Amino acid sequence: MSEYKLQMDERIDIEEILKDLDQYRPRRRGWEWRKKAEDQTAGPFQYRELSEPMAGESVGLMTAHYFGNIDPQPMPTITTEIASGRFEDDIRRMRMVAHHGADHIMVIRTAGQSHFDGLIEGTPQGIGGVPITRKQVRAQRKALDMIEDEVGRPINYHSYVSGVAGPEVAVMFVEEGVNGAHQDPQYNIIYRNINMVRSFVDACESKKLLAWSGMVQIDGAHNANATAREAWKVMPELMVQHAINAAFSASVGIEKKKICLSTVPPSATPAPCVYMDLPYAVALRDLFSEYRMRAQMNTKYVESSTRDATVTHVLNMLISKLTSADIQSTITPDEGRNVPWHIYNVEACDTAKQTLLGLDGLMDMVELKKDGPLPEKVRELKERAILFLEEILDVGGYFNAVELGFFVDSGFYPERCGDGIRREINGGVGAGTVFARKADYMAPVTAHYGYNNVAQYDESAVDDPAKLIGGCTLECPEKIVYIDELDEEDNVNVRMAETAKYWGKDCHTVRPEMEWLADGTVMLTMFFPLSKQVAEAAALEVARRMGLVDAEVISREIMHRSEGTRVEVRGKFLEDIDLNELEIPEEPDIMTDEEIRADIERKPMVVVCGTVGDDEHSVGLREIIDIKHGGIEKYGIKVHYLGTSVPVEKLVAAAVEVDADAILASTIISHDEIHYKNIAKIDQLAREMGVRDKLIFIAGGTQVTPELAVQNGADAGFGRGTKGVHDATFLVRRRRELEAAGKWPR
Ligand code: Z98
Repeated sequence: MSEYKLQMDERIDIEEILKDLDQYRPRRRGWEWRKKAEDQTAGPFQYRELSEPMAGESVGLMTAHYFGNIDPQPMPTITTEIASGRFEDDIRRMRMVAHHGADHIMVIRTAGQSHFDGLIEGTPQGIGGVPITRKQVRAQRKALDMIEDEVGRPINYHSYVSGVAGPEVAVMFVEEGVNGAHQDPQYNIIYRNINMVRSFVDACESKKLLAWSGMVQIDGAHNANATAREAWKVMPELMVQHAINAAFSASVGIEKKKICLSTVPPSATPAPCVYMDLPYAVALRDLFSEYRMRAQMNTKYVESSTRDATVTHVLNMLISKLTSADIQSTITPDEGRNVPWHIYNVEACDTAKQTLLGLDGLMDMVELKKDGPLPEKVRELKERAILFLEEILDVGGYFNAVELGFFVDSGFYPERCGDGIRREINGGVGAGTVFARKADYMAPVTAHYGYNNVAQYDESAVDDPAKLIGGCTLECPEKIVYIDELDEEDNVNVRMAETAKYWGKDCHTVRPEMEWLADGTVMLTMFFPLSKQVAEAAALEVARRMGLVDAEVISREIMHRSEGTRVEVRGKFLEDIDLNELEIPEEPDIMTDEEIRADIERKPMVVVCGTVGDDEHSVGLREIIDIKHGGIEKYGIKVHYLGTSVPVEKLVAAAVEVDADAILASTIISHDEIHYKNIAKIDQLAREMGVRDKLIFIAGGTQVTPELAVQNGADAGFGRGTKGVHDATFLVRRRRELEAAGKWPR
């Protein structure tokens, strides 16, 4: 086995991940929940609901630098769903999201995999998801094992045990160390038209395997939210769907704390959503208190605006906080918008982390009311759900109810509109494929459901049937038949050969990307003072003239029917950028606020400043000095501001008078090189007055080039984009240099 390890400063090497995959074994099975941290402090703050921090490196929220770069982790597991069609590119994204706080990575399957009646092999490219194959799962689990080491916490890997090949998929998942799966026979029946008897029989086998390996199971009830005509009306039915799968799973043997309800707030704005969603969430928590909750967004009510999706997501997480959620999904802002790009996975994970942290301790301060509309509505929902279940029993059970179209009916039960999805007991994919096990049936395998008749062969093998063959693939992974690739044209090696110049250690060629290496995808945001239709056409024309290929409008928002529309366009920029030809400016080397402040506390500093010559500009200099804009005052530097159009003589004289440590001269007007002339004059005057050695002299302005400012006599020059911290850093460092050279104190 190779000794390959991830290095923070290098991209993950997919070739290394793919190396010796036939030998790779997952290092653990089963799900890992986050653990509550004993120490609930982070930086200057006391929290109440933090999980253990990541032991390795992570990326905190954007604002973390204001708070000592803390990156506290909330309690719920954070899920993100990554499946771009090319699993090798998804691996890089998994690394990014793990660093932003995701510890549950779901990979959605390619369109139609539910109807494959067996496992598929190799690494074909998928549509709308990834073909879930052993090689792909193994490679991703291997990569996640390495990413776990890097971030210092477990990451759960998840996919779907659905479709005609459900049990085969479940076996493969257990063999390969997959940690969580969706498994719900109702999903097969309602959404994939797979025969109902077959689906339930298969589910017994699948659930048994999930139970054995300690995987977490998520049900499929959320799909009713996504398909119902008016999703807020399916609440009673959703509870029934949850109940059927939860009770079924527990009776097959899955631990209740590994059975997760896939809960979705059934409504969204502009509906008064919390008024509906909160009672629903409370009713679910009451009825299913022994089980766990995976809170997901409602994919039905999502538009292509990031802002809109984010607000819904945050409102949903408010419900999660008010009622608790064990797994917080982030799916909709990417999947729902149908732009499943790297950036959106990362953004959605950050949104979850940010919101959950922001709401830390909420329930210590607020309480859900015990009387009034909340409990009334909760009770009503529970009653409706229980009546629904009773009616299922009245009509002879679940199968009959499905035949009668009970599910995904658009009425708010007991109202019924007669438009539910009907399936026939003898119909659907795989109908007539269930056979009773014969009297002499026996399967010497572990985690097998139901009648197995082992005693007839060996009494001592009843609880361990695989003993009869010296262990099955669950105990002896070397018995797994690993098939590398079946298709010579459609596989990861061919794809990687095609993109070879964009990866590898010495590669210096790049293209922008959103999901696949060098896919060239870029997004443009534009505003036009035009109506929607015309704005869209104009936006596409802009993209065309910018040389983008396959441009397409992905989002539009009316500002006013006639005044304007905002349009987002995606397209492909298919030129290569050679990194060797780029001029890469150096990062400005700035000190931390604390360091600067400490130095000013150690020894006060006085500065005289003004805009010099006939120059009335003041904004730039005020930005540099005013505490309001993060200027140098905030470090405790004492500033004498002389105003605008200050004669250079006055500036120097004032510095002498107040015994200043430094002069900050701002000079914006640049015709006839007046800015440099003024700089030279200040230097000369200070020399003439014999104080040049005693003063640090900084010149700034939008047209000032640092090198030229220094050539003209300043100690430093600062141009466009300068902030107070740049000046303060220079002042402190320069003073230290002078001190070290024995020139300070003067
Ligand atoms: C989610 N991405 O919650 P095929 N089984 C269940 C599912 O909900 C799904 C599948 C299988 C969202 C919603 N859900 C999508 C219970 C999908 C998928 O191969 O596409 O049929 O399996 O994860």
